[in-house]
Amino acid sequence: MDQTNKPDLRIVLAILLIGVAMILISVPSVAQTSEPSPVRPPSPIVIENAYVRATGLKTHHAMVYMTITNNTGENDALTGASSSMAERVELHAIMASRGLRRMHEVDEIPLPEGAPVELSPGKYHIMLIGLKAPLEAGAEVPMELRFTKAPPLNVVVKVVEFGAFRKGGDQPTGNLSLDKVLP
Ligand SMILES: [Cu+2]
Repeated sequence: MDQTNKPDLRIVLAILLIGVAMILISVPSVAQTSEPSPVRPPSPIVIENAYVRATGLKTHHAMVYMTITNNTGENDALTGASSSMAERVELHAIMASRGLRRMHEVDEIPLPEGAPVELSPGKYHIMLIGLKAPLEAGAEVPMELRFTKAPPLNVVVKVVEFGAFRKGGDQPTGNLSLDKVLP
């Protein structure tokens, strides 16, 4: 029994080692330097429920929502993002003033250690500006998130039906002014 299994196990191990070696070689050297270790640790920044609503033909911007949990052991901040699907990506907050909700760009979104930060309608969001194509439900938007301290993180944002989260009451109501940030 063992004799027939052993060669197979060795081949599997060899393939795994080659795979790990290839991954290590392909890691871009421009990435923030960290001590070389044979296995990359999972990112200490955890992204959950990343979504964006589907857009129509005439919409050229979209808001990305997600929950970010910082498990790095120290306070950090989301400082920027980019996506191949949009010409520009900004970090936005929504502020209410005199009954109007207005979004404005922020330099960073604070990520206190250990506390989940919710980017959700009415709060923070990541704004895709200049969409290169309409976002269709079921599609995925690749994004890179950048932080003050943690290394950049690639995430996949799911495109959901426009009304998908409406009934939950998290759709911003009232007057949301887009023209404040969009020329
Ligand atoms: Cu916005």
